[in-house]
Amino acid sequence: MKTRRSLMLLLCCNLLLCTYAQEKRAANSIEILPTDNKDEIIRKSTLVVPNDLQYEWQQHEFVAFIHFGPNTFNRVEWGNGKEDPAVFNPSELNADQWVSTIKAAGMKMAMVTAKHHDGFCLWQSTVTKHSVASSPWKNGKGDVFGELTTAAAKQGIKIGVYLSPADMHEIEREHGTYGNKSPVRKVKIPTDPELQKKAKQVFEYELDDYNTLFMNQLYEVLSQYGPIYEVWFDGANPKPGTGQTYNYKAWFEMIRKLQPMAAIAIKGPDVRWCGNEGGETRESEWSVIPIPENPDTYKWPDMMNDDLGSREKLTNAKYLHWYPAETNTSVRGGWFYRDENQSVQTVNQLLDTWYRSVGGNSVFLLNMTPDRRGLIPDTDVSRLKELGRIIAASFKTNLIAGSTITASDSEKDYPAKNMTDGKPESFWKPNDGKESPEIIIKLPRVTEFNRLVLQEEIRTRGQRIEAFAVDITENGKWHEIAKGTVVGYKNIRRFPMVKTNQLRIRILASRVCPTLSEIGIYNAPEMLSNPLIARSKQGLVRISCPVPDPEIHFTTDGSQPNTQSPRYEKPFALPRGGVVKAIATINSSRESSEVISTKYDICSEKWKIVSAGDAQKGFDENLAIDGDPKTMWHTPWEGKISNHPHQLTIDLGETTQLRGFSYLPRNDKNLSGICQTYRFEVSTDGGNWVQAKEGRFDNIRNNPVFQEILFEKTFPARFVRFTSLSSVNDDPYLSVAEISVITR
Ligand code: FUL
Repeated sequence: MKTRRSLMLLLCCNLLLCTYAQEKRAANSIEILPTDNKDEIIRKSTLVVPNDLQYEWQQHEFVAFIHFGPNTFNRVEWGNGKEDPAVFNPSELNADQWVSTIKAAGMKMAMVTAKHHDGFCLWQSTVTKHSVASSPWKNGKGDVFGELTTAAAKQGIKIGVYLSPADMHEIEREHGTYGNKSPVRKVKIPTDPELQKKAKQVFEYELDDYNTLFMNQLYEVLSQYGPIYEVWFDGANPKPGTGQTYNYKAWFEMIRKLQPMAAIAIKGPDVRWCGNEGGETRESEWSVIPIPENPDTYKWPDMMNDDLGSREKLTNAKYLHWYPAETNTSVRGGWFYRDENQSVQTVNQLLDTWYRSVGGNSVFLLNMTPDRRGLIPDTDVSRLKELGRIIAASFKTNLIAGSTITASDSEKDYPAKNMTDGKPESFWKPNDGKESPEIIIKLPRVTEFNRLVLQEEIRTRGQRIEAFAVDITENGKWHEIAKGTVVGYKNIRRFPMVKTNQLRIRILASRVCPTLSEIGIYNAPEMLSNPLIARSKQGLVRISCPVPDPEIHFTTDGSQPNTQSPRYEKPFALPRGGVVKAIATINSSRESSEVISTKYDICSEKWKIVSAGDAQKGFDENLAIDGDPKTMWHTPWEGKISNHPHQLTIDLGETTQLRGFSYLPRNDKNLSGICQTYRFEVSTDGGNWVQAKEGRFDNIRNNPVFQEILFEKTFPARFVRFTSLSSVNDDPYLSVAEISVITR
């Protein structure tokens, strides 16, 4: 008896020691040695885990971005740093309204552009006058960042901060510090004597002028407003090439001291930009990422490839680092509010991105755009609230409660039942080497569900699952209903409603062995698909809806369609343009879609290309005016390649009053030939030309969406000439999905 007890004790100690050793070796980044073979690299990858702040950050799941500043008033995406602070004057700014919307959407954190690229600060900074202090808003006494942090604290929402390293005001103003080639010198942060007096800690660094200014700004936002959970360092710069460098090492060090729970995102070690601004997600989003050098000195470049973390990618790594993805996009077409013509994503679209990001091992950072009143626009508020309502309703009740769960293999301390105990900290794990075990869940009753949620124990065991499949029994036979690749923090599968009392999860591939901390099954309300509206070159509008027997109603007078509005039976003509709004219903109008609205200008039926640059075979210039967003004109990339400027001259067939023009860049994840700078000219006779506008499509490289450019005044024109002066990648090409005019 005695020996048995001591044996048990010994065993326990051993086990404890093993667990300790296991967790000891787990780390945020791990070096790969030249002697490590493939198996050793895979084994090491399972030891890469989030640090505490990354784990906390991941659990926010859904986060609000807020873009607000002079751009909101100037209706632009990027400011030039020369804007008059007097433009900043919101009439009804109410941060409580922002935070209530954020909360209703189910988001956990709000991150505002405290300073965007224009350099304008939304708080009272001691190191620049380019801020709310110089604006008429609240007689220069206002503090947007302060109001937001106060409102957020009241409603239990966390705070993050976006502080643009690029600062156009410091580039453009006389004696500006950005890129002024100043020598480094010993400085104190904060530099302001008053702030120093109040400071818990005064930092000392060797910095040039701009880094001194920037670190003071960083200090101000991080030390005066309570806890901060994310700091967002954008890599974008409207005017690169000034020679300014950033002292990231000092920035990061100060952030860690002032806000130890703040995740440093994008140009930083804790959170990775997903690689696009359109809410696109990867099929397999890994958080364990290979990097070519020591993370302490790494410069964190944009990682845009589809595959970042497969076994194949890991084999070339020098280090493996826990580097989770953040998926970002804006509710509106653009990061800043422009006007009510700006597109607003539908609830359906937002929900889909939510599923792909939160349910695809990523955090969803969704941008809202307060308008010139200083309020989130009404349309956006109602959509965000509806989004939050649907998400909450979908995941209210985990129908797995009360099930019996078994696994084909389990390590003693990590039994299968840990997957259904509702405690994320307990988990199931088979023995090492069991790479493809199976789990069977017997539900307490026959249950209907259409969602499955899986979560790995990333906190201590990292990310391991590479592929899985889900089956249910139907008439006593197993039948596959869903498949997936990686899991990580969370994988949510959507499938048509099933009814069963038994399901099986087959892990098809994993690294060393899988782990799962929680499984959920849910019965989520399905949204009806929205109608699709399209118009041909000839001006014929077609409306469809991808569900059986839809009943579609529409309007063209701007009013909201309902079942009393004309019913869509066949394509109708709208050659002069207008607004088409449509709604689809099924089941004798018991279920209806959202209202979809599309704005059209004059159609291109009568347009003729007068002249154009060369085209690659199969990509001729007529495709730029064919009304089809999927086709494009592309200058040659084979044979004789010509450089910018490229020109396209169009005869509109009649003289029209033009207010502006639009450019739709290609939308196939390829940036080649996307126009960066342009000139647009007009003519009534095709001989005498007047320049209507010359400019740059701001931020089009990161966000290649539909561009509408308004002229300063209206021009009569029968002919128009579009000239591209450069492209986003500085390549010689031009690509144009569509070019059109704005008359309405
Ligand atoms: C980009 C910026 O240039 C945009 O204006 C926006 O802030 C987006 C989130 O990041 O790189």
